[in-house]
Amino acid sequence: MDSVSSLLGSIEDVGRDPSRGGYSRPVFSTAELDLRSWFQQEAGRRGLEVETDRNGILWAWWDPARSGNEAHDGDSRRGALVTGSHLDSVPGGGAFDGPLGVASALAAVDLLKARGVTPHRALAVAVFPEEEGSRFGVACLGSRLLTGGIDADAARNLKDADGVTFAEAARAHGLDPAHLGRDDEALGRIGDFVELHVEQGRGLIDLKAPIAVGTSIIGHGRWKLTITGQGNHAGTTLMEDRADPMVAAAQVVLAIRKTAAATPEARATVGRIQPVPGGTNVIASRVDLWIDVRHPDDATTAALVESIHGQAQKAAAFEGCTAALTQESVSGTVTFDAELQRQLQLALPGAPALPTGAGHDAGILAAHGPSAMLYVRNPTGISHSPEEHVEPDDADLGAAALADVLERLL
Ligand code: HGY
Ligand code: MN
Ligand code: MN
Ligand code: MN
Repeated sequence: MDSVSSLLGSIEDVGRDPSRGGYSRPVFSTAELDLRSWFQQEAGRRGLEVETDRNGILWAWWDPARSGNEAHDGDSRRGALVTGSHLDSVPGGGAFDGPLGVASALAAVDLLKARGVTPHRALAVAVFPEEEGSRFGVACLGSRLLTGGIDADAARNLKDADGVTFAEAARAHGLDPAHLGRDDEALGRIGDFVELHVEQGRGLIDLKAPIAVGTSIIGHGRWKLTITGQGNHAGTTLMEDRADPMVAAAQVVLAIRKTAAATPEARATVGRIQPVPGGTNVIASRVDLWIDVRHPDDATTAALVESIHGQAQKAAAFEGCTAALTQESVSGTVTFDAELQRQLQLALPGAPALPTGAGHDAGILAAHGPSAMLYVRNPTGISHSPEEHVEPDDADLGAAALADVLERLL
């Protein structure tokens, strides 16, 4: 039986990113594929039967009822209990965002077997691809495809920074792009979904508790703003003769901060900005910047985006530029299933309940059936950063808590 730390220790060198610090494990990259192989090996060691579905989601099954004779079993996996998370990361991310949930699920299977638990329904550990949306721009792409939460053609045509489409990347890794999209058979197998995740904030530090039960995920979305100006020479173009999109972009970033800071509970971030062509001695012809906006009230999120768009158009016009905003993805505020939450609280007496500002596959699945989350204390309170951390003891408490929840639901 492996501790969570030893499971995570066995992948601690996969996808290290010396230039950024932390880990960069984009979907279908060598690093993420190595992590998929790791998962398949660890699941196989536990006697779980691993399959990859049409959207690239990995499912590791513990299905005692299955005799291998479909005719007599029917689909013994319908309405199963599913747990799991993701293995991909943000650029320069921490070691725990995603992998903690997957490693804890494997450790929880060990604990259930050690306790002599025989599941009354099938149990699966699932790994969802592209949860961060770091390569193709849409967060929770795997669970959105599974549930039909994204148009399959739109997904196929998503492009990464090198112009590779998701269809090409999927094909390169054995998937048939024509089959990407809503998968009712796989969806029918999810009776309840419980995701364990590192807490990506300070809640459990302040509460001095190791584990929390999730209550809700605030609404969030991503928009791309393109500011177009006049590319030119840095040395021969007088200041009064410029239409410099970088100057407009700087105003927009400041306006975004001011607008969000003036709206209680709002969060708005520009974490990625790209001048084109990107030469030191070149006035950019265009600047692309991506805006992440979040708020517990969906109408407020929409109003914030509208205000930001209007301010961006004004700032661009002032600099002789134009601005265009396109939505990349949006998720409304999600409240987890009340009955499933109650079951988690009964399994974990005294565990506090916490909302989160971070999106998860559990949030996408919540629209399709009972879904819930567990969070494990992160003593730095920092995430999407190499400083993200979980103490080994808390990690094992998390796996034990997940095992308690799964045992109660099995
Ligand atoms: O962006 C998020 O909230 C999540 O970490 N994907
Ligand atoms: Mn995550
Ligand atoms: Mn994340
Ligand atoms: Mn020159």
